[in-house]
Amino acid sequence: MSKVIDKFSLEGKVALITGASYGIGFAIAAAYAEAGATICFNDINQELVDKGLEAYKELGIKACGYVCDVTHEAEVNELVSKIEREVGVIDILVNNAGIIKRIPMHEMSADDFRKVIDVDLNAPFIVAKAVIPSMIKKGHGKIINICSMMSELGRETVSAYAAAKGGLKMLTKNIASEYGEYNIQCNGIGPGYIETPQTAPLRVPGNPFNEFIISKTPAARWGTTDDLIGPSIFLASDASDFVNGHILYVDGGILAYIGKQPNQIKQVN
Ligand code: NAP
Ligand code: GCO
Repeated sequence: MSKVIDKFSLEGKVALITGASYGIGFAIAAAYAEAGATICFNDINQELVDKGLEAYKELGIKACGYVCDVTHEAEVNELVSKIEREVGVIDILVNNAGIIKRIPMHEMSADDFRKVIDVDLNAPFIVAKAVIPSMIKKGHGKIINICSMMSELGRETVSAYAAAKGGLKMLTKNIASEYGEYNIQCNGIGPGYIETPQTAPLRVPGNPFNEFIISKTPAARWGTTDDLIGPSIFLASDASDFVNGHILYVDGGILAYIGKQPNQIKQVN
């Protein structure tokens, strides 16, 4: 009889994690390799891919790295065919590549807005579309979209990012609805505030945003890429075969919390 833990194994699977030279994508890919998967990743230029390959090698992981801009449909189609030829059919796709532009909405150019939507929403559509036909033929597939707190909440300066990540949540539910009958599960992970280069400007000492996030998080700390590993393995593995169209928020409790009350408020019994 197989052990319960075997349900979480990724042995024999091929995974593509987009934009995974460093940050959240790198941590997820490294964890998938440890769980038995063959790792493929792309990034936007050769320098980043080389940096990623070196970092995987340091962990003893043999990853396959490719240069590909996920917003270019022809490049993505070529990437997916190449992986199918060189490595095998993609069993697990993680749409991780993403950008943010923090600009007040009334000062943001339509071009900047479009760029964010292009990487954070259009690209997951393009990459998912490219992998789905072979997943259907193979009889299974897992698609994991990296969503955000901004899939649910707004805040000053991130209008394009929130619009994209809110859209990505709904794209996730639609892929689940449309392809569930082919044994394809599409779920999202909604990380809270995680220590990566993307959030580095928010964490510089003296930036009140740092304390603000800690006070908004019941866990009272920023998240780390390690915090995302368990949920990512779960959603990529057979353990989640009846979980579809779900967004798993990994946020230390932010979405459950009204925020820290000011000290001067007295409890009334
Ligand atoms: P990151 O440190 O900025 O890494 C994102 C990666 O995507 C980078 O390697 C980036 O390359 C790559 N990328 C950007 N545009 C691309 C394109 N067109 N084609 C291919 N690759 C591209 O971000 P992160 O913090 O690890 O975030 C990863 C994902 O999680 C993103 O979708 C982000 O929105 C989401 N997220 C992050 C947090 C957080 O707190 N950090 C929370 C919730 C969700 P470059 O270096 O060239 O930009
Ligand atoms: C911001 C942050 C966030 C996080 C993350 C939250 O400026 O508010 O960058 O958007 O990166 O997506 O889940």
